[in-house]
Amino acid sequence: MKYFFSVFTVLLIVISCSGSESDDSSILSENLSSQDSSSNETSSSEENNQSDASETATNQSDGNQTENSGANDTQGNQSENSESNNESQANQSENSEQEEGLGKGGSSSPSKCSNFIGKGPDFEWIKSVEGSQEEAHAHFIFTTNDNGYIQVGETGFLDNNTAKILVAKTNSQGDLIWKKEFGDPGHNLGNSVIEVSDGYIVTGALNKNSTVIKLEKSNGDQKWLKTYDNGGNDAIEHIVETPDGLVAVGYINAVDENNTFYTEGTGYITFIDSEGNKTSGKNLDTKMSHGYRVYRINDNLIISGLTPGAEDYALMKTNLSGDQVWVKTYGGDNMDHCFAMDISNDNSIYLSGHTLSGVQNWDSYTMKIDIDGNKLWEKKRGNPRGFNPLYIHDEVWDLKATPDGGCIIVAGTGDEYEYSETCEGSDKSDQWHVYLIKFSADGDIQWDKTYYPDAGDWAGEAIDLTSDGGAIVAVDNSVFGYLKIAPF
Ligand SMILES: [Ca+2]
Ligand SMILES: [Ca+2]
Ligand SMILES: [Ca+2]
Ligand SMILES: [Ca+2]
Repeated sequence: MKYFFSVFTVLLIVISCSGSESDDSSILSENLSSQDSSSNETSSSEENNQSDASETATNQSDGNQTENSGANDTQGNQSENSESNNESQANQSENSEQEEGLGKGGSSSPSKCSNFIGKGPDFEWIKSVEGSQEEAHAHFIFTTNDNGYIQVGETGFLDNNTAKILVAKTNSQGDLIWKKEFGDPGHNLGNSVIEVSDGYIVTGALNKNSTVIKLEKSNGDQKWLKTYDNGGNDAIEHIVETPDGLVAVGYINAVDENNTFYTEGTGYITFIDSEGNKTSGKNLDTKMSHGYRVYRINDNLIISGLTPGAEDYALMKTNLSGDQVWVKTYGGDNMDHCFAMDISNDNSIYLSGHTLSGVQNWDSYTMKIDIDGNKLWEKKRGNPRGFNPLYIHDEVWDLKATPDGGCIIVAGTGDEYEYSETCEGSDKSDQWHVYLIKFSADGDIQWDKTYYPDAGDWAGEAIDLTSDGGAIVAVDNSVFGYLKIAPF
């Protein structure tokens, strides 16, 4: 981080002495159109001043955080980890090129702020859980049958070998019931969790090997923990129960091994019996270099992920043995990163993620697909706070189908550049917000809204629906944040 900032500084001095603003903008534009997956940031640990966020709550005093004055109605615990921590805690390695280009745009003149729809539900509360290592970053949240919430992710960091899997279960009010860590500090990943009749099943990796852990529901005690060396640096991202046991998807032979998101590996499927023993495994189709989500529809599996180079969304339908029915890809002529999938109540498939195709900088990109792989509609949307769209990342990490046949997606929105802009009083582009978008079954945007405290960064990492008709969002605010959204 510090290295990048000094590069920035030097570049800015050089640039401010040479180019005009309009030239800078066109340079920036070119750079943006060619940037790759590394664009979602750098982050890391350095500037987290989180004080006592553990298991504390803040109540919203007034729901008017829609379009202005943002901060006043939330008293998040964060102090100022600005720039450090939006969604990606990603450890992408190729940022320098990109940052160089973008630094040139840092002097772009402010754009006019504009209002977004902003008519979504208020949030009810935010609570948080910390791990034993520096910071904690969640990748998955799940509403349990007893109406509690589980988050899975890591505490610590991959790039300095301090990461441990962190799993935290709360009650319906977000109060901690138990938390567990797995692995010695090192290269460990906590990726997802599902519920089965007699436990919770957590997936991820320990020491660069695929890992599945079954936990007691009541106290989180380990029932069994299995690791499989599926090949090179491998991990499991997600798992589904079938009549024969469990089927997990993920990747093997990751090239970008410290990247939690797109690892540049080979998509892989693992078949596991109900005791956690691997019965077989195989590579996914060559069009899928990273398997990210798997769901079952009757006698089929639906698997989503990313194509090689994270160029497009990838989607596969197989039978329960993993034999392919079809594989399809979706996207435009630039990067399209698929991280989110869910199945709607009419057995359609929702995919979401973020795109550089046909937009000025990463925007949300959501589509509905029928059971035969035909795209029914797609929508791109971003920059809800009305900053200069050249600089604003809108990065989707999860979605859930809703009972009305539509879906809700969760993203982070903010800028990652030297650029900074203030809109409507206090809203700064540098400060990342949780961003929710609600779609109808037909793809109409019914509402979108951002959520944020008065300092620090919030990015939405994962979402699930709650029994009261609202939602729970896993927020990356350097701890496991639990953000309760009112019924909608
Ligand atoms: Ca391995
Ligand atoms: Ca593409
Ligand atoms: Ca954007
Ligand atoms: Ca900035």
